[in-house]
Amino acid sequence: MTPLHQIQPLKYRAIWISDVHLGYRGCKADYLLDLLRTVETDYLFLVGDIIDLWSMRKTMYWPQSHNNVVRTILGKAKHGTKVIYIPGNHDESLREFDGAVFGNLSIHTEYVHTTRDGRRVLLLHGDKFDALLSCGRGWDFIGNIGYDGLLFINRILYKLRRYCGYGYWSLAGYIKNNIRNARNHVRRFEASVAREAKHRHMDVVICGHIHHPEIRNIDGVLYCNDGDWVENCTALVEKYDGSLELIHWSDRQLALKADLYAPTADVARVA
Ligand SMILES: [Mn+2]
Repeated sequence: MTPLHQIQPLKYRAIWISDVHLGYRGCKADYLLDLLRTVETDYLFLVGDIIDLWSMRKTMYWPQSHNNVVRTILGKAKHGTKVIYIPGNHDESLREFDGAVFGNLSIHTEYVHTTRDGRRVLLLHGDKFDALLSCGRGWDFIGNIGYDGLLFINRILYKLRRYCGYGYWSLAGYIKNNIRNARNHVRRFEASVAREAKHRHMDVVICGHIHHPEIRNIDGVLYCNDGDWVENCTALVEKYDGSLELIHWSDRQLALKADLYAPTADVARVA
């Protein structure tokens, strides 16, 4: 086993996380807590949809682990990490506090960060591009009614169509077709975000919103999406040389558990 003093804690210049959806049943808070407790960072950017106020308005769900995420983030701010909160559409009431500063924590609707190697980075959640993309609302609708809702609608449609003399029409087939559309939707979203960043003379743009982690060059702009903590458990990090990287925490957590997980966490805590 590696001696304790040789194990380096994971340190980054900056970390971006978004679409955590605290207050929603699907949030993988334990994975996020593990990331927050294992890594150290100078800047922590919360790129929107951290707290899911939409979901909490429907059903109140707030387990201890969700509370621990909030406490851990505030603890980091207290110990010197600069925390910048960029609200998304699920926590958009916080946008009213644009420019507010609470010690090391500040709220901004958009933000410009400069990497260690001097690149200008535009940070935004990304929901403002929904209006430009026609099928965005449709997918929100399908996401909200869920699978049971779809089957219910399918039954009604079937009856209606039979009444009008039409044959069976498969909703499943329709959805499969739409998966191709969804992929196009992601591509169009990425292109719109990159276009805006280019228009504003940025080198990099970082957003969230569509739960689709990515780092890709689009027309001269580095498009980065930090993913989410409902499906992917991903974060974007800036290393001390200024390079950007996506980390998949569900993979990393397994690796750490198998090897140096506990000591690394201890060193990170005392360092
Ligand atoms: Mn969103």
